[in-house]
Amino acid sequence: MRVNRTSRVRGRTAAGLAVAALTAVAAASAGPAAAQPKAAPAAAAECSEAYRIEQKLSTGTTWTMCWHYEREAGLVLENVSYQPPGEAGPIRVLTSAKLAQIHVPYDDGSVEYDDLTGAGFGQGLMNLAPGECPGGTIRTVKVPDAWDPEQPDVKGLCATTRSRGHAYRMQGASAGKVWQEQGKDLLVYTVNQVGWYEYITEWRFQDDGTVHANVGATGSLSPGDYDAGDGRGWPIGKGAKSYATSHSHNVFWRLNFGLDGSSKNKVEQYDSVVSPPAQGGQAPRNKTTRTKVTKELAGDARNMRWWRVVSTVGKNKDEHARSYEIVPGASSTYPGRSYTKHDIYFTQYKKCEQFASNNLRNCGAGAGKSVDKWANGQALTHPVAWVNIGFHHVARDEDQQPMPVHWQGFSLAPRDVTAMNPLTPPELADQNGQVETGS
Ligand SMILES: [Cu+2]
Repeated sequence: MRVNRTSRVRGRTAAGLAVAALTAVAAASAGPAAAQPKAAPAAAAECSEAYRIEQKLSTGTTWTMCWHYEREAGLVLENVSYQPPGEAGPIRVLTSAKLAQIHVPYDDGSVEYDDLTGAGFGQGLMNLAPGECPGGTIRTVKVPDAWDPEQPDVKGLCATTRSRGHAYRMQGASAGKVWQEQGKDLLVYTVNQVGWYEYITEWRFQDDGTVHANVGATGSLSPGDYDAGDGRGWPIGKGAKSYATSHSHNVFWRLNFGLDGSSKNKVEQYDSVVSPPAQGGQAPRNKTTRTKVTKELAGDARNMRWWRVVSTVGKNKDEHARSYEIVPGASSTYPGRSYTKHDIYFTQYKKCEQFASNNLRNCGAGAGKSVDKWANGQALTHPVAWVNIGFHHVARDEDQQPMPVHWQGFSLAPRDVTAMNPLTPPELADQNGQVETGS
């Protein structure tokens, strides 16, 4: 399978092909122990300057985090904290966050790839041109087992800021003014080449506490795949030529939450049932119920269903438990593999469980190598969330050349992290649960 990928997708340069093939084979035969990434540095609020990202946005919010780089997973963010204006100190959100797999099965059943653990994603870190990180700073990353051992240092991590448009807007009648603020984001990203593809791994931290995780695929379609002859591709050449084989990109993220600095978080699922108007009623009714997720779960997205991770130690100034809601983006869930069938998994933290499929670490006999095997009913006291977002890529003429970035991902939305909108202007700060008309 891996050799097949090498011949089919790699081969951009002859040298790259040879090294990729050798490394893939070596990793496979050496077994899980040899393939383990280096252990993450412990409790890295104390990370050194070089591994620290701290950004105070012009709207007053500060995000801080540490980063390190793993051979397979690439960029790992740790100890991610958020401090909006008006909060005395940073509020911990995540203990760690990273990609957990990019699984790429082809529609014709010829092949499937695990891009992180089987195709050199981490080692494919790309140098960023200065113009690719506008207004920001590009950090140098030492890539473990770099393809070219002479050049392990890659200028590959961008941290920058960006405006996102309105954070809010409100017409203030009596104030005779418009309350509005233009939101600012911290962006952290890398580009990793896998064969002909280049994946942008982007983390976006908004000044209102929202986090977005997205993977964008760009680069080139693999010319080795212009051979779909059985109706499972799309012609991208002139006339009925060059049928690019359709395929999926199933991207997994692994989130180890640490709300308010504690790993003991709770998980809740919410579902809504809409029923017809009651007799004599004006409109349909909607009943939203909470289900406490106390055991490991393989969850399926559904209309009006959502999940949140709740702090057990921290409350906001309204005495509400702090939480983060997981908001999946558009997804085509791929039913072909046991681990891709579900949209989210919550598993009890276990150090060896690092990749959603083709896990490299040894979790013991019978433990399995994919996340679906680990969601087996254990009590959930230290949850790890695995988010699966799928994209079915049916190529189109516009995909060459280069291929426009296609994005997939999810968001984490703060829910009761602060008692009010963290960007509330001081003049409106008394409107907590009691809006004044015409302010
Ligand atoms: Cu694709």
